[in-house]
Amino acid sequence: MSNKASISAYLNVCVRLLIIVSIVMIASPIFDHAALAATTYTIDSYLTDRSGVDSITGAQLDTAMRTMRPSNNGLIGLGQIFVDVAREKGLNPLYIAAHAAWESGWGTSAIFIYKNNLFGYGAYDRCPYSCALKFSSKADGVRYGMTYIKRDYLTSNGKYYHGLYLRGMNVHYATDQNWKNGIASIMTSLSSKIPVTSTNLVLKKSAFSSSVQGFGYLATYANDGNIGTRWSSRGTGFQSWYADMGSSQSFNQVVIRWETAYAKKYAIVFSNDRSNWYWRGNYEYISSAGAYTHNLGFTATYRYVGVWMYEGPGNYGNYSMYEMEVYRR
Ligand SMILES: [Ca+2]
Repeated sequence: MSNKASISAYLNVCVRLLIIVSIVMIASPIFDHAALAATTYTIDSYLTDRSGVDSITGAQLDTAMRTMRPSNNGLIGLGQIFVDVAREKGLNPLYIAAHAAWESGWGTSAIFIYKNNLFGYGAYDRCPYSCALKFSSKADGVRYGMTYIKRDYLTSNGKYYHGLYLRGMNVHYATDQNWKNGIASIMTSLSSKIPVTSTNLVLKKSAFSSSVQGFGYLATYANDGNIGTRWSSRGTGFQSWYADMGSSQSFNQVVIRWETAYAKKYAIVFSNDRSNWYWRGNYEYISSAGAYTHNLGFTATYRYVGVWMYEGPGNYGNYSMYEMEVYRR
């Protein structure tokens, strides 16, 4: 695709150009379901977001922890208590497991072994062992450790509250500024070890767009589940596309599979009435065609979901998407 500009200059007839582009893109392996199964967590992911992790079982979590750390792993067997406490506290169980893994060295630290302290609670830099709180059992360590953490760090009036995510927790919880990144990374790895079944909530629902290039590029072609068909706008500048899920649905991930005529600046938008539209507060910027997974970082609950396009890369007179997919993960 490095010669996009010269192709574009040479072939000014839109239809001929798009036929060529279609052939090239069909040959590209961009429709990869397996790679999309895991959730990517960041330091800004809401730890209270349970969408997509609500059905994780203790056994699945144990398997994931064992896969990541097959031996010398004191956390194996604690999957069920992680799942139970996550449900009680309204937290992501992968966060609890990842926090325990990071702080306790996968269940090998002295305070884990002798004090049942999984999260380093009370273990300050000046007295990592003697100040650490002691609990009567591993289960109590999980339950009471998370009670304190939820109360002080993950409740809006908590004394160390700086947001419901690892970036905020790191302010007071740990002097190590890599703490937040380490835990987010373990959460992502654990997620990748747990099979996820989720449904594309907009698949084959009604879809609408601000324009269409022609009969072969209807709005519904961007949510028909077929990588060989696509919606294409007539013109660039501001254009919009959205799907109607029929009723309010909860979701936290949007995947867009852009054709070569991608939007380089766009926003993912939500609405319940098609008059008032909301977004997550930031534009998406991309610089090449392909599949993009957008984790919202929170659970959105709306009936309509779509994309507002502002600017193309300049080579084509339209925007085009193979598919837009919406998931709760
Ligand atoms: Ca399609």
